[in-house]
Amino acid sequence: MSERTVITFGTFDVFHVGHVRILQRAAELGDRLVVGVSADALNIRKKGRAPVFTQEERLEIVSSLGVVDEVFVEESLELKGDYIRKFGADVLAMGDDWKGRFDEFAELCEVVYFPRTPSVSTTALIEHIASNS
Ligand code: C2G
Repeated sequence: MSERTVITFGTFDVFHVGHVRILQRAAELGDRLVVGVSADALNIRKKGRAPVFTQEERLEIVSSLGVVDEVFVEESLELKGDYIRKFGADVLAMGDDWKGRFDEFAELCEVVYFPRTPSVSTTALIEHIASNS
């Protein structure tokens, strides 16, 4: 049987346990995990601020994980279909904060949403650190 490729996307800024868990769960769905790490420019465009860590740093962190086989820079949210085809993904896995948003890709691959890890987020961590400094 051929290798089953899983793809997922995220910013993975101020890397935390919620990020670890979704990457582990995504990896369990197949044999090869490919991760699109959002570009700094994409974050500035969509969220109005740069991530704490640069895209090179975030790529280095994510690619150092044993469950991750390949990383690339996600330049635009609108290119998901192209990335799915380019990497030959059989499954797209995302946290359920994106639930329903990627259902259109079901014609290209299986689409799976995992429950988010409760009580942890990059935004909450940044606010926590700022309020304690
Ligand atoms: N996540 C999670 N639990 C948390 C926080 C995040 O399961 N407590 C998951 C998210 O659901 C997402 C992944 O971790 O699937 C990465 O989260 P973010 O870094 O916040 O990524 P985001 O900015 O949502 O992705 O195409 C998507 C873009 O790249 C943006």
